[in-house]
Amino acid sequence: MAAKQQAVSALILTCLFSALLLQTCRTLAEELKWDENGYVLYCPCMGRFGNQADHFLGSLAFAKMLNRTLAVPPWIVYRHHTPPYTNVHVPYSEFFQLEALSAYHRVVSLEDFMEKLAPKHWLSGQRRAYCFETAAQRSADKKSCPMKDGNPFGPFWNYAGVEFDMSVLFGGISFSAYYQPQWMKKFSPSEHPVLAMPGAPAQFPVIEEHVGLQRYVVWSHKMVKEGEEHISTLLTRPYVGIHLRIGIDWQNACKLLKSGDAGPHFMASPQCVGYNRQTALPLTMTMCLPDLSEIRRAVKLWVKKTSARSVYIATDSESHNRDIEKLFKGKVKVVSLQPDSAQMDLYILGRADHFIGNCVSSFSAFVKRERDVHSLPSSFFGMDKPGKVNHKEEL
Ligand code: GFB
Repeated sequence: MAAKQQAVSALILTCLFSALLLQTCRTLAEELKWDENGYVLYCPCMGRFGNQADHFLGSLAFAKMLNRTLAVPPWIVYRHHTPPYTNVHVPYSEFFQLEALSAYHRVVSLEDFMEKLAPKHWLSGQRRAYCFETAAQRSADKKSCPMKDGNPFGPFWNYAGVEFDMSVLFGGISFSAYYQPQWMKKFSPSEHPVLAMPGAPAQFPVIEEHVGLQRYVVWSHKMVKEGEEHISTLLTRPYVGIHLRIGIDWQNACKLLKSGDAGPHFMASPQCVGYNRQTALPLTMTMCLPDLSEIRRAVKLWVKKTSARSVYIATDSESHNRDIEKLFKGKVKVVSLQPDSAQMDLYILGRADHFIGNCVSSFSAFVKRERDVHSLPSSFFGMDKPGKVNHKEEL
């Protein structure tokens, strides 16, 4: 009797497993059915992670606006000072869940698009590139899209295994919602199934309307696991996370602010000064490049306000951990992991009990957007209350 029951249970389990397998196969097959509404492909060829993330949100919105599936590109990581001393293309799903994007719009990874769809539906020998007339001016014949000219363009499309055979130029149009009807009219999916572009079909920084799309950018399980392990072994809650963007490239960028060559809208600054140019708050030097006294002031303030027991420092160069430790006479643990992957810093900052970011950096902006999605508090150097410049900083 017991043996019979066991056999029945085993059979049920087998059936369940087969049904599950069938369902999974079905879902996979469904996911990779060719979309007659067409595709958007682009190279995230501007800037590093934060810039690429801003562009990604706009590109996702653009694909939805045209009702085309977005071929989600890998992240381009520049490893020119550490092995392998070249660009690395990291599939989107290494850091984030591709499936989470589907709650907003149809997506496929660029890798799957190339491996499973392109061989049947986007045939080599007939691959068209799409770009602005002005971009084509850079090519030798002034009629070709400069898809693979230089770095990171060439290596990106080589990674995807794409050669372009023709170019389609456009002008008098932009990526904003205003031009949606023109895009639809100019590029019908039947005649132009794959819109492949040399750069993101989006603005930098991300426009206000698209900031909330951050909610669909959800960390991969692997990142969550590793990130939570770091947090539990290194930090004691509550902890304040800070982003120090103070390295030499940043010092040079902020010089433009000093020389008056940049207005209040400078790189990611709309997150602090506001998106409307007419009503933008002043952008101070302290907001761009906080000095040690501002770093100390802000950290002290927020550690006190949140009764923090540790401070996590993410930095592009120096951590100033000794100076920060001294502020609390050993009562607050100060940690700087300096991880191999910048995304681990982003994860840990995103989970902090309070975050102090840099107004102008898109790396900080990524963290701020994510924290806003989860209603977690953030401030900036030079701006304790977002939307209000610290009094003594006003120009
Ligand atoms: O992310 P990102 O576009 O932000 O570029 P910005 C800055 C890059 O520097 C990051 C590294 O992607 C990281 O690789 N980095 C900066 C950090 N801060 C940290 C940190 O706290 N921890 C770790 N681990 N890495 C723009 C650039 O940077 O700045 C442009 O995208 C240009 O290419 C411009 O250089 C001046 O918006 O701060």
